[in-house]
Amino acid sequence: MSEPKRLFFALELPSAVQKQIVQWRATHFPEDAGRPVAADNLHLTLAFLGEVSAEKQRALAALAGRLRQPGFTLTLDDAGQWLRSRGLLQLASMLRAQAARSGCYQSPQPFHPHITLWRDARQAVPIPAPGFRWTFPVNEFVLYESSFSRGRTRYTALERYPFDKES
Ligand code: 3AM
Repeated sequence: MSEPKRLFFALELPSAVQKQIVQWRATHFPEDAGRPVAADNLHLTLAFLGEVSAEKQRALAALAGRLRQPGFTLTLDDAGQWLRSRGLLQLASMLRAQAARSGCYQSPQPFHPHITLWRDARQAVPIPAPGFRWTFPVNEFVLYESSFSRGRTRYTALERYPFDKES
């Protein structure tokens, strides 16, 4: 039997946006703010699934494949919170409900869309004024596996779920 995998659904960020975020981070935070998340790993988590067996992964993947949602536009414009996007909130809520029904523990905390920039922060640092506005179309969501080896976290896209084309 295969080992359970640590899985989560997320939105991939365009690589141009990942680069802009990394540049912004480098100029607005002290170098020792924490462990910076690598540019390639910057993403927006929709639903964390935890350690999932192959059988449960198949069930979750099939449920996710049945979701029907038009694409939407996401605007990142704040270092604290993001402009609300109805499509984003709806998608996260559907994935979280499916995950809960499939037995994946879901935190009762409300969904606060965010992109983690640092891990293991040693202390609170002042949040810089945003001064950016990055807008991009979101045409799919992704099932990722999170793995840790040789001191590095890796996110591997296992399945991609394209949204319905906007009419
Ligand atoms: O990058 P963010 O923070 O959005 O925080 C973890 C990360 O999301 C989250 O899953 C994403 C991929 O690792 N995560 C990890 N453990 C978690 C847990 N026990 C968790 N989310 C909720 N509960």
